[in-house]
Amino acid sequence: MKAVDLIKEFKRHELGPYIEVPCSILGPLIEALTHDKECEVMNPVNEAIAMGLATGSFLATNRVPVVLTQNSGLCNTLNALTSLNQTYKIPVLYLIAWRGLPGAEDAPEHDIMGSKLEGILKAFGIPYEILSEEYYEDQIRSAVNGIFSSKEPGALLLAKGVVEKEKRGTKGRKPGYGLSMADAVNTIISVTGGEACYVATNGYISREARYALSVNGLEEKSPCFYMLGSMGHALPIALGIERYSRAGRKTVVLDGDGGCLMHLGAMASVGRGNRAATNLIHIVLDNGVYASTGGQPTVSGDLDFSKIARGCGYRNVYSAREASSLAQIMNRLLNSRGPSFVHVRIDDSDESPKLRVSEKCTCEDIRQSFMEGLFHY
Ligand SMILES: Cc1ncc(C[n+]2csc(CCOP(=O)(O)OP(=O)(O)O)c2C)c(N)n1
Repeated sequence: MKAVDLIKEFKRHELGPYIEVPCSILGPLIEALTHDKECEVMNPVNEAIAMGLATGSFLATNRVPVVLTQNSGLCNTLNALTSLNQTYKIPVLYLIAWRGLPGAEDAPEHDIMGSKLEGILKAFGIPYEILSEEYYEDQIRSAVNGIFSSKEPGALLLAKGVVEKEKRGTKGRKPGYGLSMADAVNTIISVTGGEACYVATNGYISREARYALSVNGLEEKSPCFYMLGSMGHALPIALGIERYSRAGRKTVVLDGDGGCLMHLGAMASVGRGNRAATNLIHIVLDNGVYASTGGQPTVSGDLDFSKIARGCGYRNVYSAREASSLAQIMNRLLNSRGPSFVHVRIDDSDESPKLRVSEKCTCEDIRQSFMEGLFHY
């Protein structure tokens, strides 16, 4: 079906606003919503915040809001769902993208959530319909009627390919704004490789990190924990490593603007007095978009990451948009007491992404070789 057909049905039931955290499956729908002047779209940094915004909008308008989320993000909403929406009877229509659909090929980080999705919805008492091209009008009507009568959240599940992909629209920052993601990651890794271990955030950045470590022949010397799911957790994982690893080497976080923003609060744990993460180098590769899910904008353009880092107690704070200055900064930080923060402006270019890390190894392999690399340093 076409995204505009779905939107037409949502409008028929006077739903809104549309509050989204992207997923590649939701991409065409988010794009169509964004281009539709009658639809109000909000893009909070994570799915839990989406529930708060949805709740506030209902309180102010008595309209049923739509929260668009990947199934991975559903669990981020469960505290608000149970203690707020279901307890206060504040309705929301969830539109949940179903990654890891049993029987369909998908990336391994979606397997568990994909197979447990229906069980979770049942356990939490969320009625749901699996959207189909044939019956979507009836399904939306029945979901909305259920939500109106119970005043509790209900869900529509969207599998890959049910909404047609359309031509990509304009994205965030154009080529020429800064470095390409590939150049930025390669510069960081070629300067710090051998001296550091890495945590790479999920999506394209992990793929670039694996590629750069491999072409520079650094895979053995510089362990990297490639996060494939768990969006937003790169910094906390790195903080745990930095704090408890005996090796005392620099721990470099290759974060994205979307990943960093998703759990921005983690930055508050970095610079705490004599417990400061002195070996931490936190790098945010900021392209202004969620490149990995199709280039939907993040809110990074409205923020000053460097000021946030200073406010959180990072000792050294830099920004870079060229390879030469980035290389100099990385060199300096290797010999500086941290915590350190580098904001790197990168392009939202249309370069094709590197191979998925999971095409080369399993998640258990990633964990194992990271731990071996760290212990044998
Ligand atoms: C909780 C959760 N919500 C949504 C997603 C879908 N998702 C995967 S990668 C990604 C974008 C990451 O953006 P960013 O960190 O800016 O890196 P970029 O894609 O630009 O390289 C999103 C939204 C997810 N994996 N987990």
